Amino acid sequence: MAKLTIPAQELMYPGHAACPGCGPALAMRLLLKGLGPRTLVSIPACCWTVIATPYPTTALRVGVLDNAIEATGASISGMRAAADALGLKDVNIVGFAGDGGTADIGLQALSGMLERRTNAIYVMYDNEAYMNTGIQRSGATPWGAWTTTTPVSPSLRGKPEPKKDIMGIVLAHRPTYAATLNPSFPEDFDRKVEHARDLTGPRFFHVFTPCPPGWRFDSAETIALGRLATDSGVFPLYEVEEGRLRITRKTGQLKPVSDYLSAQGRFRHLTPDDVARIQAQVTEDWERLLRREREEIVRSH
Ligand SMILES: Cc1ncc(C[n+]2csc(CCOP(=O)(O)OP(=O)(O)O)c2C)c(N)n1
Repeated sequence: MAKLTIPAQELMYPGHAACPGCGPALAMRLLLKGLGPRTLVSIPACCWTVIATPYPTTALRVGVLDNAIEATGASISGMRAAADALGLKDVNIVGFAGDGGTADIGLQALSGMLERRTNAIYVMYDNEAYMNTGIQRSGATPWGAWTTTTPVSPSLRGKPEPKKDIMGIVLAHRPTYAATLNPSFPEDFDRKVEHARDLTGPRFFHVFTPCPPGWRFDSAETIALGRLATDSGVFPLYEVEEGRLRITRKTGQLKPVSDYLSAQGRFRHLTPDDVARIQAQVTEDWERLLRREREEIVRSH
């Protein structure tokens, strides 16, 4: 059997306020295993505020700054400046925010942090909606998905707009390192975290984090659903460093997206034509990713 390379240390307490099967909870657990105890995390308003710090308790063994939803990028720039001023060495400064707080409300603060080349790691955990406030659609909600603000009715059939390409936006800033991560592939996840930990400059993780109540699936299926997302091409795993893109999981043949979609209640209303449209988009995006890997240089500094 292959040696398990994931660090045994647990920097998240077993008692916390996340739902059963919470993808974002798994993401934080794996992230902190890879980063280690010399880590400070800034968390804006999102599910993770509720999970981490229901007063007077905490779910984390590392320091946490609770910040405003639009401010994660700015807050980690400030934390890095403070750590430098205090002479704190080898401290990982991390922003950990949802898709709403990153791709929508906090986008300018993220852009500023990347452009200033802040020496920190920004993590966007993507549960594809504003979950903490009741499953409202975000810029990262995929086309066709039911949410409470994109209902299924005679006049609307889920979200009519496509998902925002956050990796494209981040890569336009030429960060030191950017990668997509999925807790269903913990070795790949941990390798990227440990690699990024030892780099200097702005680093970004886009993390796939299923949400059982928001996506309408059984909480026992989180890991299986995550595997389907990557193996169908819906959420490919790759990393970009010094302008070079590398796909970190290839299975030869992608699974049909219908396997992934049919496992979730939020897509239950989709017609065969809708599914075919999504399949065409996923196939096109996957082929573009393969081309970008072959072209090698995505963006250089
Ligand atoms: C400026 C501002 N607008 C709205 C809110 C209310 N609010 C708190 S958490 C939240 C949802 C955040 O969604 P996301 O960032 O996707 O994280 P998730 O809840 O899904 O974990 C919202 C809208 C707020 N706190 N501040």
